[in-house]
Amino acid sequence: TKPVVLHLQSLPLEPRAAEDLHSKFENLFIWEQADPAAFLAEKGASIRGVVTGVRPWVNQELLDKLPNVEIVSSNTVGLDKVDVSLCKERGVSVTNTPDVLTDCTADTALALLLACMRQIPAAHQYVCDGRWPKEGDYPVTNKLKPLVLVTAEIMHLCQGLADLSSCLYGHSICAMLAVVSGKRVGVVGLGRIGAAIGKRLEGFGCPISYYSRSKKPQYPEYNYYNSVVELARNSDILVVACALEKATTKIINREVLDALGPTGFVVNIARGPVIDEAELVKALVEKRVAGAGLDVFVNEPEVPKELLNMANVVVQPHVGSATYETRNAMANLVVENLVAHFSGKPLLTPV
Ligand code: 8YV
Repeated sequence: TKPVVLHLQSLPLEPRAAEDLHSKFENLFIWEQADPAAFLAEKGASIRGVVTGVRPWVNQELLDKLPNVEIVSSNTVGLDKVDVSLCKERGVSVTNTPDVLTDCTADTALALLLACMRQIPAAHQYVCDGRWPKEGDYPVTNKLKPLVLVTAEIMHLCQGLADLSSCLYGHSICAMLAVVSGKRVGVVGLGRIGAAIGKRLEGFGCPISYYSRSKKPQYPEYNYYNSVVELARNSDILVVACALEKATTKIINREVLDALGPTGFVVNIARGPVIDEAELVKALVEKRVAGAGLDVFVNEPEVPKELLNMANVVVQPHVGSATYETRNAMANLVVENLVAHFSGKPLLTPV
């Protein structure tokens, strides 16, 4: 008999992977079940493999219903929804999809960075709405801006005047189109994706700094900060690329955003909860930061409504890895890990 695999999230499969999956396993799809709890109570003990993704939880509640599960194959690199330590404790193997999505996700970070700093979606909309011939060239900035900006920056530097200055920014600084090339970039989390983002931005002449748990000797040309606040204080652009863990939850908080300041941009391709989203919204509304490019949010698919009509804020529906090629490569890896496990071969990408 074929091993039974429970699917919690669907996989975009190429024909070969689909053929492997359907010929080698008995597949049960949670979304086809009218009563998932009753279904798990009935079938749980027969399930030996789980396919999961970015939304479902693989936690104690689920694992308790699957006493004979041997492997959890996640169609993600981030494992914040999988209780990996409980899986280890119970002898359940876990696999994810590293490497195959690194380039794509780093490309997304660059796209968001360029899009928010150069206001590409808003400028595109300006053309599509027929405003160019009627209203003239797209407004790069307000004429008073440079003077106002200098004043605001001086205010920002004055400790203790933060409230007064944020109140002034709120009324005086409008979003502006900002240069990307040469800006100081701070990467939060220099893992595979963070490093691929750094590499791309080197090509833009950007000096790269980073925060991570420890200094990475393999990047001697990058400046290391052991404090995110210090990294932000010394960056024009903060790119968040760390895993979501207890220690990184809300790692980008009000203090970090204020250290980045009113000319700074934030890009997040990691997970929503690594940023204190309410504070980011406030900082954007009060113009204490200049703009943001966001692929991920705290309550996906909900996005704070304040972010939806700002020329300097670009939002995407968690599509960092969403290209045909990458999503296929990820799904193939999910299936190949299952096949390896059930044929007694080494896993391709064990966690
Ligand atoms: C998702 C991601 O996996 O890999 C991750 O951690 O966040 C994404 O690549 C993708 O959205 C598929 O669900």
